[in-house]
Amino acid sequence: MAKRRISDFEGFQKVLNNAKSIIVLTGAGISSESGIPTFRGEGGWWKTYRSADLATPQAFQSNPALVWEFYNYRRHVALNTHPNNAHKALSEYEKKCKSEGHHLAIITQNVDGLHKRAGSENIIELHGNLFKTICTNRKCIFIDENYDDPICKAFKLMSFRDPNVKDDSLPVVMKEDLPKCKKCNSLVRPYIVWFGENLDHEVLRKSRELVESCDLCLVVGTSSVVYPAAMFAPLVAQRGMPVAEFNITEEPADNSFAFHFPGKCGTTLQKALG
Ligand code: BJW
Ligand code: ZN
Repeated sequence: MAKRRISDFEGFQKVLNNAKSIIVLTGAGISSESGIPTFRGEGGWWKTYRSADLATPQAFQSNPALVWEFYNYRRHVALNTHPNNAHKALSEYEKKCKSEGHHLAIITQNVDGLHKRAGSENIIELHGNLFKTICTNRKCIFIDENYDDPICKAFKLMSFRDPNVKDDSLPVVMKEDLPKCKKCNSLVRPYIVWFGENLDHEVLRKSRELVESCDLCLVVGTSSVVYPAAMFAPLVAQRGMPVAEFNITEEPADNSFAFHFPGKCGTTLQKALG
């Protein structure tokens, strides 16, 4: 196995300049400098709350109001942030690639919409989108998109309650007041892939195609523990193609990656693509 190159910006740029098809796999860390909490790091969602209470179909089944409260709050947080230097560097580099007849695609686990707001065009959203809903009526399954904050009147002036703490002072939103489908008036749910749910078939097919054909992969701000996304970069490395990881951690997620750039990706990614 070739020696891993740490913070070798010059070496990386030689590889980058020769790459014709680049994939960039992003995770919550790329949005942390915009002020959006990650999941597993310091102050991460899953450090305070149990993912089983908020991000599973079972949680929605047993307490749709709590789950909606969480996603309503997440929408509010995302709407009040802006793309940072890392999002912008990727969007700029996609334009450069386009002008040179090369290809760059972002495969993101994020649901915050910040890549699109930064101007990126080629984006695959693996885990859905905070600003989309899907109807729970199996005969309807209408997918809608909206940026309303709050998502419905019932959440007006409500913050997100800690599900670990019993707090009777906060009003509970009634099921009939939760967001409804425009077409059939049934309850809608966030268009998010929760634990134990399959990713959209077409989204997964397109991602696999890119993973199997790219000649360079960048992995940015992800703990690489959630499947199937976690296997994409190792699959690229197994084909003998270079993988460059950008993460604040000193340790790489996988020893087979060619490059590792420790530090905040708002800085390292901009320098690497600049
Ligand atoms: C910085 C930084 C800075 C910070 N600069 N870096 C195979 C093996 C084992 C388990 C499974 C398997 N296949 C499937 C599973 C089960 C499960 C899974 O993977 N579990 C693992 C946890 C073990 N996977 C699933 O259930 C998936 N479904 C599936 O595979 O269907 C088939 C199936 C059906 C039935 C049963 C079993 C399988 C679906 C996964 C859906 C994930 N959903 C979530 C929540 C919804 C989205 C939302 O609400 O926002 O998606 S979980 C959460 O984790 C979210 C994220 O997209 C995802 C990944 O997290 P991410 O982005 O990596 O964030 P963090 O916080 O973990 O890491 C941040 C990183 O950034 C850190 O490394 C920091 O160091 C770094 N960082 N600041 C650079 N400034
Ligand atoms: Zn409907």
